[in-house]
Amino acid sequence: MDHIIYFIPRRTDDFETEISMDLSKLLESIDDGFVAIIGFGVTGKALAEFFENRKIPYAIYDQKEVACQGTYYINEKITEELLSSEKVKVLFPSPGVSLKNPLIQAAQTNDIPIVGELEWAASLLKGEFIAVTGTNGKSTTVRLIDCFLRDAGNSCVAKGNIGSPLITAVSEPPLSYYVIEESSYQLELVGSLHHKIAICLNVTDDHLDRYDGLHDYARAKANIIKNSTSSDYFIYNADDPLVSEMAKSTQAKTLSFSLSKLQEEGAFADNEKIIIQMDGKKYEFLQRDLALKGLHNLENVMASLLAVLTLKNDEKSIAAYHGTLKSFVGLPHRMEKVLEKNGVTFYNDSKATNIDAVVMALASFEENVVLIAGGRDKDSNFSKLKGLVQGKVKHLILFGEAREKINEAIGNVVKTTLVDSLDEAVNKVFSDISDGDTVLLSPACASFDQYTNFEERGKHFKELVTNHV
Ligand code: UMA
Repeated sequence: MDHIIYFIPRRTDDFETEISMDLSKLLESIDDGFVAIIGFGVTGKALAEFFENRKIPYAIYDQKEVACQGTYYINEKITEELLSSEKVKVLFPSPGVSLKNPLIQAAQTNDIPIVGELEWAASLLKGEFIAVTGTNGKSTTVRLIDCFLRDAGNSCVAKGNIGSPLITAVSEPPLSYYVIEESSYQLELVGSLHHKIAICLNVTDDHLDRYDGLHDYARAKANIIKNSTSSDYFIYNADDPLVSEMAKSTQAKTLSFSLSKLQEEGAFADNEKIIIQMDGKKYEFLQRDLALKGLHNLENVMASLLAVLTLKNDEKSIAAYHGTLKSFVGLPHRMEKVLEKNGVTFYNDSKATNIDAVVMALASFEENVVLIAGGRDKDSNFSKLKGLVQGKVKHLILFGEAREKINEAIGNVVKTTLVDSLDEAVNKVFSDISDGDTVLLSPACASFDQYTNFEERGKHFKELVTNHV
């Protein structure tokens, strides 16, 4: 096992202090203590399984009542007091737990290493890491890169924020490539995590309930290139000012993509082609061949092509990439066409949990949109949607916790109806639609006020729509 540098965020010491230690050794030799997992969701459960398999004692904390069974599970309540007792050797916070959480602060005070699941898993895996971050488009890009590489005959898997924690890959057969979706939450805890290819698609307002403004959020995302060297690549959106700023400071070779300008080393989409120039070579892909539609998806496709061409650009691989572009239709809950009936088309865009994603969604339509939005606010400025809503939306239906706030910001520009739930929203839609309308669930909010996650919300919407027709 390599010697790994772990990251301990500290409030007192300019927020960040790095300590050097061999965590692997520490974990193997725990005899009078245990590790603490904070948050027992998808990540926490995957970590518990990992520790169980490795016979490493672990305790868990969750703000909710949760049950855990296992031979190495220690049934001790993790409290601030316990964290000062030297029993907890390492703390693994789940991504959704803010570093401002009192337990994490107590761990900092007591010099307990705080390790991100991603960081830990990556240190145990061999293979190349292709990491994707950005406010919107991450999952589509990750899935597309994964398809490109597998269609071209490579062993590969998509992991991370897309829904499958990287730690699960440690107990699976080794692969050549790991395409990892990395959220800003996960990137807050980067120590020595290092990627062959890092991609940043865009940075726009999101999660402002967790960060002190957009720059603080961007700072977490920029950790994706924290350990990049001159033999790595940073693929970035040249049309995005914050992302372009990141590219100026990296050691990595940079490749850019743009919808507005030909890139010397990178990709550009004009009206019909994607033109890629890199390392003295030129590649062209016809946009009419793409199964994936939408302007934002063109950006995702350019970023993905740059990544895979960096790894493999022989003739056979390129032929395979053309095939992937023809067959890849995208992911559920992202501008997913649910059905078309009597001239009305229904789209499920439940993954649009921030303003910018809704802007992208609305940009795909001309007019007559019935927009269903709402859920849990993330301290968003909904007035940014005013112009687009005015131009394209004929009926705005607002539901969930944030309905009043959205109504105050944009409710006065078009016909607006406030309801409590998605069921009521869909009932309202069916009482007031006509030929040529587009019904779009694009919430601009998180789902957690009424659902476990955006997938559950999207599935519910699809059921409601299909049961109604
Ligand atoms: N919890 C606490 N205290 C807190 C917060 C949460 O105890 O302060 C508990 C909850 O009660 C719950 C558990 O922690 O039982 C949930 O942990 P979590 O919020 O970290 O979520 P996981 O289930 O572990 O899923 C996480 C990601 N979720 C978040 O970052 C919020 C998943 O991304 C990811 O797929 C999964 O790890 C595997 O890597 C989801 C997401 O919404 C899709 N991500 C955000 C986004 O894409 O915008 C960042």
